[in-house]
Amino acid sequence: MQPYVLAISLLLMIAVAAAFWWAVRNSAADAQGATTGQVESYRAGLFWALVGFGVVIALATLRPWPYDASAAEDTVIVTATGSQWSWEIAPKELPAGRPIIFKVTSDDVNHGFGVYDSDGAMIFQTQAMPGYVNQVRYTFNKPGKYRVLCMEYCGLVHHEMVDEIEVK
Ligand SMILES: [Cu+2]
Repeated sequence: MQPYVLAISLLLMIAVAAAFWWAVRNSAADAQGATTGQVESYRAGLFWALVGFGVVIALATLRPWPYDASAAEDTVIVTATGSQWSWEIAPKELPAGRPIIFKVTSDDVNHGFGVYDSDGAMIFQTQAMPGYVNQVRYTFNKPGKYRVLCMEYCGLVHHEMVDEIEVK
């Protein structure tokens, strides 16, 4: 697959370079016929129109990205650390309707941080890995008790690696 992608990329690059070369050659020939003032004013207008267009597109498309959302003041940060065979979660009482960022890691081996609602349905999960902090964003809309289960077999007492968080 990679050699085909490389070949297609090279062909397209050659095509773009050829188009530029053609445009530069022809614009030099046209400029000789036109007066300098006309060409200058046209280029300046086009330049600033393109700059304005670029700024508008950049602002419009970058705003909804997580960089902006994670800086929101009402975000709650929860740290969750797994170790054989329990969770250390703080805080364990969380507000409903506010964005929460779970920062999940492990003290020893790989665990899985899985959160379940009162009906036993999984809401989200992420890996808890030693040396890494994985982040999950979630907003609880329903108050109640949520269970945290380990999602990855981590030794003899893995099945007891259960904890609870409460949303109010
Ligand atoms: Cu486990």
